Amino acid sequence: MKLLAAAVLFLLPVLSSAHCVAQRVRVNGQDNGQLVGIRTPNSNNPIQNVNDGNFACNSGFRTPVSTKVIDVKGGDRVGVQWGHVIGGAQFPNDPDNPIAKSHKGPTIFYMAKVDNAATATGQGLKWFKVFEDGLDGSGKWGVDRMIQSGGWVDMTMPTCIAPGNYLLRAEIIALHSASYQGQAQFYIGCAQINVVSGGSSTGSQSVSFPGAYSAQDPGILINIYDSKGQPTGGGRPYKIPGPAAIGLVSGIGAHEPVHPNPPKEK
Ligand SMILES: [Cu+2]
Repeated sequence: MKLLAAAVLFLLPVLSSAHCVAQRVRVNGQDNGQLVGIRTPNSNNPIQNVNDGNFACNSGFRTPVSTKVIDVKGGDRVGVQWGHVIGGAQFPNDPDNPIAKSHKGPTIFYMAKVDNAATATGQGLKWFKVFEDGLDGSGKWGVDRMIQSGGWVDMTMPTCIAPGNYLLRAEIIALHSASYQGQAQFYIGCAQINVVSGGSSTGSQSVSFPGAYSAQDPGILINIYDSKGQPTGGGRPYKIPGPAAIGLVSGIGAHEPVHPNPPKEK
C-alpha cells in the first residue's frame, strides 16, 4: 500500500507535466512574439469536460492579456505555436516540448466573428471550422506534424472570409487515454485577429462552444491503438469532431476554392 502511494506520488508530476499551451501567432512565417495577440492560460492543463463553460477560449490567462489584434489577409498563412510551458521548453532538451509524443490527436482551427477581438470573451459566439488535421494513411496524426514543425500549426486564411475582427480558436485533442470517457484532453487557445479581405462569409456551418462536442463523439471517445499497442489508429479512419471545415465544402454554394492545395491542408 505504501509502495503504491509512493508510486502514485511519483507518477502524478510526470503526467501533469506532459501537457501544452498555445502561446505565439505568426503570419506568413513572421512571429509576433510570445503571448502577443493571443490569450494564454497560466496552466498547461487540458480541459477534459466538453461542456466546460470555458471550452471556447480557455481561462486563467497570464496577465496582462495582449491587446494586440493581428492583421491577416485572405490567402495568408496564419499559425499558432504550442509549447510544453509558456516559453516552450521547461528545461534544456525537454522531450515534452512542444507536447509529449504520446499525445496523439488532431489539430484544429475555428473562427468566430467578434466586434473587438481584444476584448471579446469567447462566450456565446458562432464558431466555424477553418482547418483540421487528423490521422493520415500512414498512422501519423496532426500532433505528430505539429511536433515536427516545432510546435507550429499553420493554416491558409480562406479568401472567402468577411473582413473584420475574429477570434481564431486553436485546438489540440490528445487521445492517448481517450478510450475512457472524459479522458480526451482538449488544449485550447484563442488568437486575436483582424481579417483583411474582400470576402463575405462568416461561416455556413457554425457551432457553439460548449455545445459542439459530446463526450461520446466517435472522435473523442476512442481507442487509437492498434493490436500492437501503437497509437496509429489501427487502420480505422478517424473522424475529427465538429462540423466540416469551410475550405473543404468550397464546392458548395458560392464559395470559391479557398484551399488551392487541399491535400496539404488536410
Ligand atoms: Cu498532457
